[in-house]
Amino acid sequence: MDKIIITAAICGAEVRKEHNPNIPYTVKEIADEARRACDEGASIIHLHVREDDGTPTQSADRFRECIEAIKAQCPGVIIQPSTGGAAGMSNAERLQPLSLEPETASLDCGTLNFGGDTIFVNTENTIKQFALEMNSRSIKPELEVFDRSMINTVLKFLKIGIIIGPPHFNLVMGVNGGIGGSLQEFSFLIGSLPLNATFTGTGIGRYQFQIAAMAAMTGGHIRVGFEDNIYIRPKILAGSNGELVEKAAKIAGLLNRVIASPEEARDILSITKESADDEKRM
Ligand code: KMH
Ligand code: ZN
Repeated sequence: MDKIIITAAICGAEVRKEHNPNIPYTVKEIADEARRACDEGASIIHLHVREDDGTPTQSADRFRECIEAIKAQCPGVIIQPSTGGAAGMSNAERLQPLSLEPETASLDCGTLNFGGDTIFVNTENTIKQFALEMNSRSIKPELEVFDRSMINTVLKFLKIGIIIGPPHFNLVMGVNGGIGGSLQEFSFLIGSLPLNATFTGTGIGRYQFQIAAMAAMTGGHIRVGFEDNIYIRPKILAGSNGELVEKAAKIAGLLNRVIASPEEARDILSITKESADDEKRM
């Protein structure tokens, strides 16, 4: 059976210690959480960073510090900076971590309501600008889609070469304002992907482990972590990202999927960029 990649989204931009005291803010807390996730089988860390007081930032310096600290604790792991940042940030702000030449980064493929008056804005021009910036640096985009219509946008950009394949999608399901997390919706999304695509399933909140199971059953990959869900089971807060990854790995194992190493993940996702930590990997 194909190997399965587990991504850990260890802190996100929105969730705070008031929601779960184990959410990492400082460089050390972020690196420690990354290590806990890697120890349980995560081969990709989807990374947002914070100021020490928890304020989300896209500062390249802060990303650099966190990336170095994570690499020291988890040699070889794939680190995927977010270019989504937090809703309301400017494009220039969001693009900053790309200057660090990561192997991969998230690319959000449409605008959606984010609850209340908040809108997460990704116009067609924004998506194009971010994709071209990633292409010019040979950064593999992870295509974040929050609804079916966003897959149409990706298909259009693939056709005209603005997004370069083979595409890797992250199906983010259950966001307030996006597609839900039901089996029907999952089937609809995976049935809409191009044949050469790989995909990760991300379930928000109570959908986290259900989507993990659906993705594992259908040849996809899994994302878990505090960015998406703070509970290990209903009403019980998770003690760490490691606990969430451990549970995801168990689900994958029960379905006869074997966890991919970071090197295997690079292979599966056609990540070819030589990253700054190549020497450490060899
Ligand atoms: N924090 C959200 C507004 C991404 O990382 O690319 C956007 C987000 C998606 O988390
Ligand atoms: Zn994110």
